Amino acid sequence: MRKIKVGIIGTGFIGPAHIEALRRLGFIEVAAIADVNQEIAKQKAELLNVEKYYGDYKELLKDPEIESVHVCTPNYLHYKIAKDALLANKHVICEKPLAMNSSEADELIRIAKEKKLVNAVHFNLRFYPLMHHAKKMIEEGELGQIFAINGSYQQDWLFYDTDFNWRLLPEFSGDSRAVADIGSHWLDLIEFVTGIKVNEVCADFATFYPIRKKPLKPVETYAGKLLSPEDYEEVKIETEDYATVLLKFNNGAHGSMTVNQVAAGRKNRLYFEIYGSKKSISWDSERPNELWIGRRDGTNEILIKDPSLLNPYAREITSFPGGHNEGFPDTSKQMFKKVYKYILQDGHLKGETPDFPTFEDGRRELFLCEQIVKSAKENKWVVIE
Ligand code: SOE
Repeated sequence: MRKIKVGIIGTGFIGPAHIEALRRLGFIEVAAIADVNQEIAKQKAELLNVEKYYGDYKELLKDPEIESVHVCTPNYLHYKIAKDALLANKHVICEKPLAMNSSEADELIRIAKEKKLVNAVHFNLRFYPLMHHAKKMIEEGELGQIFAINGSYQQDWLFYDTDFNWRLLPEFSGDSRAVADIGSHWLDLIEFVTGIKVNEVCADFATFYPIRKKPLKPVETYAGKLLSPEDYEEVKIETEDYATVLLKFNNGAHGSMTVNQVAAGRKNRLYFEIYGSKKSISWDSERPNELWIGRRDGTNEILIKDPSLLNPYAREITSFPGGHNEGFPDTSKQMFKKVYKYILQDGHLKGETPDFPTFEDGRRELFLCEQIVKSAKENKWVVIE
């Protein structure tokens, strides 16, 4: 099998996760990284064991060996870097959100199409084996008609007013924070698993800390928990810590999603319950190898991830036997496996439908998020066209 050489742009919290997942595939070489300047790029290259490094991503894009790039920078750079990468004829795997708004995403979709390049957005949570299993259960009618979907995505890494990160600032992160950062994962996962679409939203936003204390040095995502910075400046916070969104779906189902980044004890917990006319299911990302199946007339079950018990669609993305738990790092590995197999098999040139989240999915989440922000601002239901 041909080895594909890949470049990673941005090596904060998520860049190294991409690198580790890619290396586990065996047929990918992480050939280069780029970061904000030469000195940091050199340090990170040594730390991450990558041969080539660039202090300017544009230099990485000129490297003819690099076939595809992973955009792992803060949000406000995604659009610019993804666009430059496509124009340099590289396939692009971008972190979410794909851009700062849906019109930028439209442009990226257009360029990728014109240039026939593979494009993906890292909605990795779809790649927990039990999420693939649940999708097929619903597709095959096991739950019956979907009536209601409720859930949440909650974290505590921004719990104190001294917790600080670029994600808090709209100029780096976008107009929405909790909904865009973690609600986007929940919405993407729910639409993927159920196959139905959100078509109306009504949102309530809250910012519990309208002022936060910003440490005078930058802090990487999640790293703040390990620091006790002494010098701060006060910063006005314009993005939401919390949101509850009422949802209506295009099959007539109703639902709600709560997101909260100030939820003590919830480290990084996505939770949902899906209620159908025959059965229900629920899932908690902090116990990702267990799927609860609920019945009115009969015993409830907990399905434990075990390839011998999963449908073939889910089995395909399962690497270990039952009892050998798979978790967050495995989701990226499974997603990238699909992306790079598609590249190797020229799926993009043959017009094959990708079996991973693409820029279209990235655009969908940006658009949903824009409508949710609109609903919160105008205090009313907004119809998703
Ligand atoms: C930070 O809130 C964050 O890292 C998100 O940006 C990720 O997408 C999610 O994986 C976990 O939390």
